[in-house]
Amino acid sequence: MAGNEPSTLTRRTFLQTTAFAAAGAASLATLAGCSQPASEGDASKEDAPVEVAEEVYFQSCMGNCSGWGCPCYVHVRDGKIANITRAKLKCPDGSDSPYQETCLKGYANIERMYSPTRVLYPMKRAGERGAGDWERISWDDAVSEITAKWKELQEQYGPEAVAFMSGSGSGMATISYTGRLQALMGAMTIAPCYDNTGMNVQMNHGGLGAYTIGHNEHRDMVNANNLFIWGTNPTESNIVDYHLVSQAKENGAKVICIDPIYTTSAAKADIYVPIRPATDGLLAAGMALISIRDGHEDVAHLQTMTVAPFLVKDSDGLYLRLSDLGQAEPLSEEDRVLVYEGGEAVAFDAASNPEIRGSFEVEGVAVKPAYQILLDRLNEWDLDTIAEMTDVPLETIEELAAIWNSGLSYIFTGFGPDHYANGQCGYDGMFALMDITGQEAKHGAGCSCTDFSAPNTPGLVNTATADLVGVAAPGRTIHAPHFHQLMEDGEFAGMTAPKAAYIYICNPITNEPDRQKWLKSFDAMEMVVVSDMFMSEAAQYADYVLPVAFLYERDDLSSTSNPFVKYTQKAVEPAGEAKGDFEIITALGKAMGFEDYFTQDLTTFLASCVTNDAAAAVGLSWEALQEQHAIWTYPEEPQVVGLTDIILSATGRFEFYHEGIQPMANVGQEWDMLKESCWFWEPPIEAWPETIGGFEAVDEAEKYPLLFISERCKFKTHTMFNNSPMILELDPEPYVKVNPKDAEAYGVTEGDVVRIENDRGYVVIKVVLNAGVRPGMLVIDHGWERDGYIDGHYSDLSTYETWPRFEQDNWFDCLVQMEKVQ
Ligand SMILES: Nc1nc2c(c(=O)[nH]1)N[C@H]1C(S)=C(S)[C@@H](COP(=O)(O)OP(=O)(O)OC[C@H]3O[C@@H](n4cnc5c(=O)[nH]c(N)nc54)[C@H](O)[C@@H]3O)O[C@H]1N2
Ligand SMILES: Nc1nc2c(c(=O)[nH]1)N[C@H]1C(S)=C(S)[C@@H](COP(=O)(O)OP(=O)(O)OC[C@H]3O[C@@H](n4cnc5c(=O)[nH]c(N)nc54)[C@H](O)[C@@H]3O)O[C@H]1N2
Ligand code: SF4
Ligand SMILES: [Mo]
Repeated sequence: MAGNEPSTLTRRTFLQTTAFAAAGAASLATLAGCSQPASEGDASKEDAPVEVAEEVYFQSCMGNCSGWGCPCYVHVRDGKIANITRAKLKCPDGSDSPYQETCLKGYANIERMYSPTRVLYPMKRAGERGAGDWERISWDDAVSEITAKWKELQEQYGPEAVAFMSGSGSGMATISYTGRLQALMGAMTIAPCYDNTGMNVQMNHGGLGAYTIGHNEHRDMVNANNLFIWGTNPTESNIVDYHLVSQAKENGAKVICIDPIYTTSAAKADIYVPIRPATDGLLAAGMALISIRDGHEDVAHLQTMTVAPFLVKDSDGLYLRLSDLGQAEPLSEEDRVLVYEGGEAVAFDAASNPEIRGSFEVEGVAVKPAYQILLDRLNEWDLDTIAEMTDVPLETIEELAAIWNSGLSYIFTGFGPDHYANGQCGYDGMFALMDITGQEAKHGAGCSCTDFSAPNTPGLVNTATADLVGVAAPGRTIHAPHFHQLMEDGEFAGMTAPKAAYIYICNPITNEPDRQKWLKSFDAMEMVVVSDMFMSEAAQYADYVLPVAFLYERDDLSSTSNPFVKYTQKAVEPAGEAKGDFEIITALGKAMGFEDYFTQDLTTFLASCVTNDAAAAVGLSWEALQEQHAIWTYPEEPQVVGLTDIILSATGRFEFYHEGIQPMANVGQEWDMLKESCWFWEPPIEAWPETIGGFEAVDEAEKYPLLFISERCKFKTHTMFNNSPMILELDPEPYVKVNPKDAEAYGVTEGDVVRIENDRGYVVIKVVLNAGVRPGMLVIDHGWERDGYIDGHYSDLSTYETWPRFEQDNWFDCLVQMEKVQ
């Protein structure tokens, strides 16, 4: 499909596909210098064929959303992109791929690419940080000034004086090349902590399999009888996969949406369950208790597929093993975990009907099956308290449990619960419910998560640092929730504060919590370099901005979140002096003195990523990609953990109990291993404004009684697409959604301007009344940068408070006050 194929269009098809497309095409035709403008009032010429020399290239949108990598064709006329069309890909069986849609943002990429906010040249700060005064400098000067400073700092303070930070802005292969320079420099990592709780609890439960992250691939949801949309809003955040929900519905599935907000997804569900924020784990516990009471415990599943029968020692929470009885070498392959059967402890694989309840003594050691520990924790709660805490009436919980047990049930989750400090209580509860009732490891039963339909594509291997094993490695990692403490105190958890940062595919000033702290930490550094295509908010506060080539201006490989590996072709020359990340890193690497490590060209690097045995086994190679552009590397059957894909947890079983669990990062926090090893529920750190069920309201609630969250919207992915005029026409400004009852209580109405604040900061923003917002909550669409707000910033409000188990950015764990400004 690539290459110089002229396409024949009539003016009518060119200009009249839809009003929306026509507007885009017309303006782009001008932009592209198209020599065939529509001639007004000349009907006879309307249908005359117009020869337009056009080159068509296979590409993909990397919208940093769940679609990540929607395939498309870009159409080039006179050296400019004039159109984007959907690429229709096929599954191995010849059917249309379910992963081939493109949303409104994908088509808006043309406007992004030609936006005046593109960074065209290397820029150096010329005034106050963030004031917008820049001087243009040459690439040579930028590279030599940046690397001279890095060398000076590393010589004086050691390799970790320089830190690298990347976000989720792109999953392209060339991005990984930055890791090569970081490893060679031994530079520190500043790790943003998006989605860690949700993802890690999934992995703790079902392992990181060959094709799955402890769950089912999205294609499998069409097989469900009951689809619980629980903690995600896929009509906004998973636009291109939402058709799978519709298909499940067409197949007869009942759709239930559990969300504190009446979202667009809730509006399309059969049953909407408003829930008190951050109490999902209790709702799951209530459904589990009812399921057990009503005889829906799947004992065989618990015995064979989960850790339920594994004997846990009361003394230390670790499994009882043959080695404890002196019958095997500790840690040897023979050292089996024991279960209880026929009045004695036997190796788990020698038992056919092990106990899953009770408490036993084995050679003087007190033990319990892991399931008994879960039951004990569940039984601490009664259904009335759960109803009070979740604000879900008891009859609704009963109804939900009955539906759950009426057929194949499937949870489509996302990152709603993840964004509160107690997020693990929610996911651990949902997964325990699946384990207890055997709703997993079957087609149509289990769970999938908004962002990661098909996370691992066999054959695509990041080779950027493959030859550096044993030669060079990056320095230590400071997670975002503790980064500012490190910067303020100069030292934290044995690390010394970095003096410079290189930030790429990341816009932390907007996307991380507690923006004021970020501004201070930028100030505390001697040099901040951001590489981006646009003057993102992080770029606006940097010392140097390096211009990056847009997706369509470089060759690359992508595979994220769907089963295709894609070769995306350079279609046009980079704007201005922009360069691909690969070229930028190569230039910086050479100037740092690593010439010998930066000798390969881009094609050699990309080809090396798809040259391996796993690639060969699925017909993936550089040559094949040149011809086919997109290669399906997955099995044909939708992947289900525990059925088609292995459970790669520590025990090879679904784990609702985590033996010897350790925190994600040990930073001196209090750690109660026994407590963290199995489901429990405690309120979030800040987002608990009322005293309920004996859990006291937080002190902040007196001053800041409203709970503030953000929500994905279809018009942007994070801060991307803020620069598309078409999208801004549809969604021109940020607003806060307020329940009419709260509006009345606060004396505000539609269109008023309010100041929302807490001790960390404030934002001034317009009000939109929305009865779908839970009273006591305020919602702002996620992704607006500082220029969007009347004053302040929504990211000034959120906090870095974290739970001991996960390093996590908890944007929703946030209380605020609201007052009318005008
Ligand atoms: N309030 C609030 N904040 C949130 C969230 C929330 O729900 N509420 N969600 C959070 C979540 S889950 C996530 S994943 C994060 C995402 O946070 P980020 O990863 O910071 O997301 P983006 O805004 O997409 O920023 C990516 C930047 O990378 C740039 N970029 C894109 N492609 C390339 C490339 O090829 N090379 C280089 N060098 N740069 C490139 C883009 O122009 C953009 O400026 O946001 C988080 N922030
Ligand atoms: N258009 C668009 N799509 C995106 C993105 C984007 O920025 N824009 N970002 C992508 C990324 S990186 C991610 S991580 C995903 C995230 O995708 P989602 O998980 O869908 O993210 P959100 O919309 O932030 O939150 C999900 C839902 O959780 C609800 N919620 C809030 N609190 C609670 C709670 O306590 N319990 C329950 N049950 N629900 C709660 C919110 O009201 C919201 O409807 O989206 C991806 N897709
Ligand atoms: S923004 Fe996301 S869903 Fe939309 S086209 Fe791009 S990758 Fe696909
Ligand atoms: Mo995310």
